[in-house]
Parts: sequence; structure tokens; C-alpha cells
Amino acid sequence: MSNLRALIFDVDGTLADTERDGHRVAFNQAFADAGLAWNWSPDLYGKLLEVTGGKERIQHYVNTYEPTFEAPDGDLKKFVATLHANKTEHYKKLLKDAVIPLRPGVKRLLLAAREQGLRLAIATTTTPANVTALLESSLSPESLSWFDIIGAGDIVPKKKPASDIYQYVLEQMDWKPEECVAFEDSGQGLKSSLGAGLKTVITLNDYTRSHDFTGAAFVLSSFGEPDQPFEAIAGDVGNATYFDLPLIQTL
Ligand code: XBP
Ligand code: MG
Repeated sequence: MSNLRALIFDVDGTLADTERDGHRVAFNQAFADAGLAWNWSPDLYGKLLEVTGGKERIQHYVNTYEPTFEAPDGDLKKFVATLHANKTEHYKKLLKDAVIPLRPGVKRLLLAAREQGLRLAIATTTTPANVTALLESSLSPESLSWFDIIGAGDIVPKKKPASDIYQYVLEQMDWKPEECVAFEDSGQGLKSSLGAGLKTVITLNDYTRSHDFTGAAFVLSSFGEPDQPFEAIAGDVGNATYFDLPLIQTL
């Protein structure tokens, strides 16, 4: 890829393993605050992750597991939105109290890209405030400014697996898909990035291991580090034991 211009990153599951010990815990705290007996176990949460977006996930849970539930004032949409706003507060607090570390190789890759003059962007379904909280606590207080654009949450009408968020980032930045590479961890994320015409690198995690990654350029256990080799599940990585910019250039 001689015309490589920008790297576009998903957040949850890709930059950091935020779902099980971050988002899930925050959802449960918000449920408890609201006096609800709902509790999302790590296993159940894995199933619920099929639906991206926190509000959408709560609505899906109610439809599927609590179909007789009625919101106190009869307005379920408003109830879910309020519940979700409180979940965001819990999530931000959680990241302040206990840092969720970036996945192996993420910081190294971001720094190398900056050094080479590549542009950086985010394309995620999560709430913008969550991206700020994660980057500030796990990377550095000024790291938000490393990214030219943060495409997040309700800024587009349809969340992943729709391609809207990647298309939004490309349009806003006037980048062509063939000049960019996307980084994802899930089948829904891959569908979204491929739909926008982006070559995509997958780093798996426990929740996404069994997803369908047909069409991905590389499927890796993680980006790895020089002293922490990755496992390459798909894609020709040659002799590489960790992911870096020269490997992207082979795409
Ligand atoms: C991430 C998500 C998000 C978070 C919750 O998907 O699905 O919904 O779980 O975030 P992806 P909010 O990594 O594909 O972007 O509660 O802020 O919506
Ligand atoms: Mg993800």
C-alpha cells in the first residue's frame, strides 16, 4: 500500500478490552441505581454484544428477556435513554478509578503512525465521552488530539454493522477508502468497515473469537509486541511476530 494515508480504529475490544469489565459493569450499576433486578453476567453480555450501541442493547434485552417490563411513566424509549446516560457516568468513573489498559501493541502502533506522518481516526458505536475517558486514562491526557476525527455514537443514524460511521469519517476527512486501513475486533465491526470499502485488520478477543472474519486482510490474536508475539490466524504475515507499519504496507 504505497498510498497509505490514515489508520481508522474501532475502540471497544480493539484499543482496549472494555466490554466485560467496563461497559458491562457500568450497565449493571445503572440498573441497580434504577432499582432494577437486571444483572448482565459475562456470558449473557457476550450474547447481548450482538447488538451494538448501549441504548440499542438495553432495548434488545428488554424485548428478549423482559418482554413484560413496563417503564414507570410508560415511555420506554425515554427510560432507556436515562438509564443509558447514567451508565455512561458509571463507565467514565470506572475508567478514572481503575485504568483499563490498552491492548498489546496499540500504543506502539499509534506512535509509529504519528512518527511516519500517518493520520489517525476513530470509528466507533460507543458514546463520545467514553472515547475521551478511555484515551485520557489509558493513553495520555493529550492523546485525543492525536486523532483528526472521532466518529462515535449517535453522530450517524445507523450503528455498526452498518457502514455509516466509517463513511462519515471518510467523507469528513475527504479520504478515499483505498488510502486507509481499519482496525476492528468484531464481525459487526468488520461488516461495517468492509461495507465502506476499507481493508481491515482484526485483533480477536474472548467475545469475538468465533465471529465470521471472511474478507479481513489479517486476523490476529493481538498486535503483539517485540517480546510478546502475536498469533496470525489469517493473512500472510511472513516472519513477523508482531504487527507494525511494514506489515500494513504489504496489503
Ligand atoms: C461497541 C459497542 C458499544 C459499547 C457500549 O461496539 O457496542 O455499544 O458496548 O457503548 P464497537 P455505549 O466496538 O463495534 O464500536 O453504551 O456508549 O453505546
Ligand atoms: Mg469493537
